[in-house]
Amino acid sequence: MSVPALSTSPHPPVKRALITGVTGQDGSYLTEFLLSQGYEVHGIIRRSSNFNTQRLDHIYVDPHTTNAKLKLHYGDLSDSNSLRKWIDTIQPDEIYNLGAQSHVGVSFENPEFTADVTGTGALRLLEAVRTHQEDTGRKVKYYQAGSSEMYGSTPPPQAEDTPFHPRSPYAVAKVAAHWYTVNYREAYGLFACNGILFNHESPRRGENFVTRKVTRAVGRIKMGLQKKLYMGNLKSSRDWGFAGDYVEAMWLMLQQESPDDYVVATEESHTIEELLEEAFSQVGLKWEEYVEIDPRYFRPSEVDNLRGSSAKAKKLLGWKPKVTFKTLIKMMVESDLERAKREKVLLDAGYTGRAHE
Ligand code: NDP
Ligand code: GDR
Repeated sequence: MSVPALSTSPHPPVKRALITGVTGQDGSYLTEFLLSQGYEVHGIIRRSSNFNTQRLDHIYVDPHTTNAKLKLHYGDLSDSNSLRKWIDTIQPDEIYNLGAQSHVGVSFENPEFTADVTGTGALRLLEAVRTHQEDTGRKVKYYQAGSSEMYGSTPPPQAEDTPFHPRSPYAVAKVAAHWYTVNYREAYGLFACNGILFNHESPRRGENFVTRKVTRAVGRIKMGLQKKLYMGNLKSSRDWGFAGDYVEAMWLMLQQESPDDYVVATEESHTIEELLEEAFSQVGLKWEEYVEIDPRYFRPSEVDNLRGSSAKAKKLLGWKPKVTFKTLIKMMVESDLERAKREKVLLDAGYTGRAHE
């Protein structure tokens, strides 16, 4: 996208971060956070036939017109040459590997692609860091976006020493990425950390993850744009936090004396039914009147119950979540209600077609 212009003669030196998955939910919050800490942020984006940088539009400034601190470069976790090239060119101090095929349900439909990007992608990036360090003598810190899905069927509470039992191709790929990261730390002394993050959400969450699917439907149903919401398994439980809080934990891990692995969670879990209750009641509706079950949203093997124990992160990183479940859902419902109101105005004025359900 842009030709990288590295910051020159910084006083004090400006830290550089490289983020894969910069266009995703976490990538956008992490970018905002690192910019606020004075970092120069470089993001790797995939080529797509439509622009995929909507979550960054409010922070992105044209690199030709100002001293831009956010720069985007085309690359891909399936292309090791691009990874090594950008590390050599950018010379980052910290790398955050957030890129992934991150949808658990989709991973059953595209297992090989998920393994390649989510699992082997981490290996490609670690190998690029290792060889870059060896060739240049520079030190680069590495963060791996691990997931509570790795615990799968192991009952809660789940902590750093809880055994993994992954239940999807996505989770298996994340377990591989986790152990690649541990192995590169042990074998080559890389400063490499695994964050084992439990579910975290926000108004920027992808629309096919359950929280956002629900809050978006709540806004549209309230505004008369949608009549029904089709869902899968309502009995599973998740430990949901706010993405803005969680990206700070990622950064804190890389600011420690030595690399380690940390669970990041709220330590509170809710069922999908409780999520529905909370979201629909925000706008005075009863979810039972709108929700229908569609078997296509059930997964071949489900993860029933996730609730993390983040005592280690609290003690060693001084991290704790600031946003509660109730506040999170309220924030998401309000945002999606506003969005539905805008959708309705455009529809009524004849600027868009009939909204589909
Ligand atoms: P998103 O799905 O919102 O973002 C995923 C990002 O990865 C997008 O920027 C996407 O690009 C990018 N990506 C996909 N394929 C490739 C590829 N082949 N090469 C390079 N980049 C690619 O995920 P989140 O922001 O929610 O999550 C960030 C990371 O944290 C992911 O690794 C996820 O698995 C992990 N995680 C997330 C949790 C959560 O609750 N959100 C919890 C635990 C772990 P594009 O925009 O082009 O699709
Ligand atoms: P998850 O998140 O699988 O935990 O992975 P998701 O929101 O997709 O599902 C949570 C739970 O809700 C149930 N569910 C539905 N899910 C979706 N997406 N759509 C539905 O209609 C629906 N109905 C019920 C699911 O079966 C599941 O039990 C997320 C991702 O961000 C991963 O990348 C991340 O690693 C984990 O969180 C931690």
